[in-house]
Amino acid sequence: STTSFPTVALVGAPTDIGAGARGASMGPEALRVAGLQAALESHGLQVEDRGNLSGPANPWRPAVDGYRHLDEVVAWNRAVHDAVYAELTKGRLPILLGGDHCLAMGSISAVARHCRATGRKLRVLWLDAHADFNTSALTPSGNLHGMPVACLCGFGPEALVRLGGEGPALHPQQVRQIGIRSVDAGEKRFVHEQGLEVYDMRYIDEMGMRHTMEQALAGLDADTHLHVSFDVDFLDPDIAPGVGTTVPGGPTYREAQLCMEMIADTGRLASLDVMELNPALDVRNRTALLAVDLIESLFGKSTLMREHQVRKSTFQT
Ligand code: HAR
Ligand code: MN
Ligand code: MN
Ligand code: MN
Repeated sequence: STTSFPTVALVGAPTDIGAGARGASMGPEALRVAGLQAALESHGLQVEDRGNLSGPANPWRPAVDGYRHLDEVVAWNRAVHDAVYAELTKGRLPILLGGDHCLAMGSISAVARHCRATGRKLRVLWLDAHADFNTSALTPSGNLHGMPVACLCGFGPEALVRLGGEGPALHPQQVRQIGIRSVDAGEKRFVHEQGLEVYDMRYIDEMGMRHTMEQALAGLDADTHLHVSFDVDFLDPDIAPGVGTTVPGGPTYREAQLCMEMIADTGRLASLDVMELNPALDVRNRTALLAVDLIESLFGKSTLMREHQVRKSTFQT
């Protein structure tokens, strides 16, 4: 089969430096064991596994001035930024294998820098149970995986806000959050104040995943780079138990598939994070296998009916 995707580069970031539970450091290997590369190749994609980045060990210290492990988080995110930026420059589609979600600061700052350099627009879809919009003043934990969206929008320590060079990587209007169902009180006020576009579970319950994704994907054009930051705790914990911070009431298997399929249909996916998978909390790698299944859909795996329709129309031309 043929696809319009560039060569995919897998970049592992084996750390739980920004998380409140240990174990996301094993995420990259669990995704490899679940067959991510072969699954993508079975759909005609070219895939190159770059192996794992390295960085400081997790010292497991308490927060200082509202941040846990700030220096280590900066070091890891610099490594992620450089690796993701290098892949984009080579024309690759990078998939960051996390690792906890603080590392999205490195990848998205690289994507934003690439978009600035190439004059493209950027849209970020943030699939998560959490808004990840805390600051040092608002956070209940000091864990930096609860702060990446705020830091990317300019609300955070200088070293993280300026990962990509000049100024903040994102404007809040470039972000769409989907699946949200756990937001801290102060964080909630700040999300509203900054005008983030949030499709929370209440919205998905009332309007359905189809309408939600139509709204979240509206306005993409040929000049838009679409980045998906997939926190695996987006999914309902009944189907995805292998994450550090489960929140009940997430998308079902079919809702998650539809979400991924509608992203694939846009043809704009240009970079991806797969974050927060925690094999220490998983059951026989089930959550990693589910993540691989959903990533296949994100890259256009079709159902039998769609395959049939595509083939039919191909025969007609
Ligand atoms: N909001 C809480 C905090 O800041 C929990 C954040 C948990 N974050 C993730 N990433 N798992 O979405 O500590
Ligand atoms: Mn490019
Ligand atoms: Mn997250
Ligand atoms: Mn989360």
